[in-house]
Amino acid sequence: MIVVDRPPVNAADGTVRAGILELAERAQADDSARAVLVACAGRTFISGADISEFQTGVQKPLFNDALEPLESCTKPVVASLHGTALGGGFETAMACHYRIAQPSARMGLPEITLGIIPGAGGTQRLPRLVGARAALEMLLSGRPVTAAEALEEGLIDEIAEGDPIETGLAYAKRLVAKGAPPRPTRERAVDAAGFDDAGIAEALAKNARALRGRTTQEYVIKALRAAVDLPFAEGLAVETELSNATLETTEAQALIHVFFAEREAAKIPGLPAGVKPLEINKAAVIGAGTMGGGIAMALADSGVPVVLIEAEQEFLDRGIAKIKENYDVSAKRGRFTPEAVAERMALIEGTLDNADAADVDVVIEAVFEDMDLKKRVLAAIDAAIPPHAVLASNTSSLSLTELASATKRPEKVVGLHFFSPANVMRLLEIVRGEKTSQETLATAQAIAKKLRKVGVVAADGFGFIGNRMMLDGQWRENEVMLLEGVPPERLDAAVEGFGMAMGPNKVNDMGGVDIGTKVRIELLKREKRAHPYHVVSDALTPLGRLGQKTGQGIYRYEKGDRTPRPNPDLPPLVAKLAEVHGVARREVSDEEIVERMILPLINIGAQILDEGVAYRASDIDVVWTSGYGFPR
Ligand code: 3H9
Repeated sequence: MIVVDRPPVNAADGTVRAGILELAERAQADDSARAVLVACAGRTFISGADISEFQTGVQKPLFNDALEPLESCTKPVVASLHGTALGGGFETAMACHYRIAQPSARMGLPEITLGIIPGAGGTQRLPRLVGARAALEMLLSGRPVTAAEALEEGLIDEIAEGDPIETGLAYAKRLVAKGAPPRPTRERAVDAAGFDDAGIAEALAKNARALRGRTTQEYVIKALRAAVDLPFAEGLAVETELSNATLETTEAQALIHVFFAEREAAKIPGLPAGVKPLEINKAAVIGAGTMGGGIAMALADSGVPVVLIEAEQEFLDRGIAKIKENYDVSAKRGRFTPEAVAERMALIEGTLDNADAADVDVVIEAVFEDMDLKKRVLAAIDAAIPPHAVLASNTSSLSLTELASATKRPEKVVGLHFFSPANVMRLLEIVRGEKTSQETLATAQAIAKKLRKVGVVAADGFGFIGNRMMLDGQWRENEVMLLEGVPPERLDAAVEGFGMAMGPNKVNDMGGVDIGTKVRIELLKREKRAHPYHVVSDALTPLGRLGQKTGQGIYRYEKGDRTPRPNPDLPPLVAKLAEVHGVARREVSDEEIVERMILPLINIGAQILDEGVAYRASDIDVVWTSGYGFPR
């Protein structure tokens, strides 16, 4: 029996590989052993190669050298999977002769999400198990499959529930009893059906969004071609060469950086060892508007019962109807079943009475962005909830410290800045006021994890991390270039060409031009800014040209269509503003557009670090890649 035990997730580094190699050789030599079981202790099967080795240098023995004696073993070798068998973990399982899994197990080759391709035989063994076309799908999406899907695809032989070592041993004994032979995956033929130009183009098109600006897919295709065209050993050599080449790419280095940055962001510096986050069993959300509704959905999606509080029945009914409508759209798109919609709706209880929040562990306030209103709402709910509960505000522009002063529990008040739509967007900015305790921050991070979001802590400065960099850096330059006479279409196209998910003018119109104006009114009460500062947007707001919702903003929209079209009203307005603010019209190249919208992010990021608004530089990268459409 080979049991890997390397907490927390059994990532395979050199010592794990050496252990597998040594024990596989010993099992082969041991005449009393009639089968070999590979399983793992702890919460998961091997979750992959130890990714940190890619940064520090890969130790010997290499993965393929460790897996060779497993596959060559003359006795049946069984892998028993639980948790997440990913990357090198799943490749280890595929090098075994038989596979059994827990019903809750998931498995796959997510390497493409790290900018690399598998290097432990995954691109050669997977097509031998499921065919080259299905392997291509799995490798391009990187999406792990469930045990049930794996059984159907022929990736595993059985599903059994119980302790993975027990179920694995029982299965191995059954194999021995019926005289099952060793069954090396490498000896199987590759089914190449559908792995032709049309099939490849179709698979690429299906994953086009995730693969925009990427190159790893080209390596995947080359490796699979080798699996189809060459004998196993030669294909494996091609894979090794390609896998090593991907590791050298900027793409891989960036994606691996973001992988660790997201995990690092969850760590709170100086958190005393004994401090534990509060357990969240029930929540309340105040405000059933777009934001509050989205937050309630995010909680319900994670199985947390939520009390949704509104001031008036009409707004409550409308908010709940909207939530139901959103869920129904998701169900129609096949994202979940009608039963799952009903389960989620049952978790959301609407009320007009704060007293219904008497047993919650956290309240998230998401009312209109107005200091006096928010203070009143916070003071009222403070009196209604239990003393242990955390009180969060979803403010994007107001001072958290001032909001907290309206309550008797400022140490339990924290900002939870969700991004719209709150049930979809991954980023959660966690804002620490002057009095927010470490325990409250730890609870906020636990909430982020529970909601499957990435939480980043920011100090209570204007715009926290993301909006400050956006408004003072990227969007400020965008507005100055509008004044210089550059059409918004060109500005958006240039930064989208750089890799941003969407240009600033489209985002502005989508979110509502007036929203930014309101934020800037609050900002300018607190701090000064050099002129011209967002004068185009701030001129559109009083004209009621608020973006998509009013049919025109920076762009123009036709009824029922969200396609931005050139707005003939914009150039004369901009020309007049340029004159008023003394901005000269000039030619601006695409290269200059990109530099002027990207480089300020570096400068303002540095200021933010300097001021202690962010704990670490990598947190800023996480904010931008998970919340602002910056290419990972
Ligand atoms: C690969 O296998 C290449 C092969 O083809 C071989 C080539 C030769 N390595 O996410 P969590 C750490 S590529 C190192 O919070 P969860 C993580 O940093 C790999 N460290 O837990 C964190 O550390 P800390 C293919 C890793 O329960 C701690 O473990 N595999 C690795 O929410 C807990 O992580 C993947 O891409 C790793 N492989 O989720 C899987 N994995 O506590 C990547 C985790 O110090 N991992 N850590 O911050 C995951 O997707 C999730 O971590 C997992 C657990 C689902 C496993």
